[in-house]
Amino acid sequence: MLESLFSSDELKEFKIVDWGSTENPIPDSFSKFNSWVEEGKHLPLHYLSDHRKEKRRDLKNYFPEFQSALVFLFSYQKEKQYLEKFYNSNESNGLKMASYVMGFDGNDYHHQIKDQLNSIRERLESKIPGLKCALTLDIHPVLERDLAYRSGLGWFGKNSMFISKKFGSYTIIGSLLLNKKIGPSKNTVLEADHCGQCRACIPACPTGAIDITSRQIVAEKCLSTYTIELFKDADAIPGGENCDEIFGCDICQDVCPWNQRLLRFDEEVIAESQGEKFQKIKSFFLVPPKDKIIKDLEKMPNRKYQREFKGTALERTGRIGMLKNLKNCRD
Ligand code: B12
Ligand code: SF4
Ligand code: SF4
Repeated sequence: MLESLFSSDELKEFKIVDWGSTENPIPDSFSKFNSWVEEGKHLPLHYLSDHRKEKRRDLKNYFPEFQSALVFLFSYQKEKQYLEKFYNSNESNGLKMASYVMGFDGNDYHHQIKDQLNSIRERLESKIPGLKCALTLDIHPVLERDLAYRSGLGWFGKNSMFISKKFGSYTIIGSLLLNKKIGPSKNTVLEADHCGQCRACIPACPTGAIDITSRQIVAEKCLSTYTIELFKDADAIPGGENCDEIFGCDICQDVCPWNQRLLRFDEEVIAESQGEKFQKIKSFFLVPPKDKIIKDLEKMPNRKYQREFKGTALERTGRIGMLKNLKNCRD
């Protein structure tokens, strides 16, 4: 169905590397999510425990007309490869950032992928009379990894990442929920667990945030929470002071053989120029010495910071949040 609407070049342009579909609105793992929240492992992410928690039980709580879902994997693996090369160059100041930040030309994926999903939605709605769609992308009350799992796209790694056998885990999940069954044209057999005996991600996590028994993250120990979700000054997470991560964290993905395999064999590293925002983030945060970045941020008015990084993921954490991250990472 999707193949008849979009050429493979168009899907590539959208950075869609794989897609699947499901007619099942009920997550297989709501009880896992529920116990995670009940045990307080979600804290300080209060938005996961308020009235939106129960909504995640059933996609129909979010989109009552639900009949089926199209689920897409958007990859930022090429930019990851570029960043790895850059980190190993003399130009790098040693600081690191989650690669999804740079993955969409430095644009916040919440904006860019939302636009892309809306283009797909318009195309579908114009072709299929009576079709209505709702999109889900990170902020909506949907267990997105479970939705991708039900669509046959991959499995849950021990680091809790959703991993595709073919495309690894440097992916963002975005979906369209539809009010019609439009017939899955893809094989939706559930993927098996391909972690096997591997446990590389567990000792690699510098803050011990991975709970191996439940394959879940203790959110308050995760550098991603600390560097993205905490906007004010806060004490460093034990272990975090020895890290170079200043926004998000890729460490438990970097060691995963399903990603390393791709980084090793994919020779097609992207060229230098990746848009204005990408370059701005890189030249402000990843090149100058850390002391200079701190001084520049300290004297920069909030409004200027918001203007400079508007439309990027760094807008959310803000100037004060970035200062906290810089002051609490490795010297
Ligand atoms: C809250 C949140 C966070 C929190 C908590 C992370 C976490 N692991 O829960 C924090 C801030 C730490 C975070 C960090 C990151 N996040 Co985040 N985050 C979310 C969000 C909003 C909700 C996730 C959630 O509900 N967590 C609750 C826990 C309990 O659920 P879960 O981790 O998905 O675990 C499920 C599995 O463990 C599953 N399970 C485990 N074993 C088994 C076995 C079987 C058989 C079954 C059926 C299920 C199952 O059950 C759980 C419940 O569904 C989602 C978007 C969304 N709406 O879903 C993005 C999302 C998970 N994040 C994403 C990303 C990219 C990241 C980071 C990589 C960013 C970065 N580089 O810093 C890190 C990764 C850290 C990590 N190792 O998970 C992507 C992940 C894409 C992918 N390929 O997996 C998502 C899906 C956003 C998106 N739309 O793409 N995130
Ligand atoms: S993202 Fe970083 S801090 Fe969080 S679980 Fe993975 S390795 Fe640990
Ligand atoms: S590093 Fe190993 S255990 Fe961890 S998610 Fe990847 S394959 Fe699974």
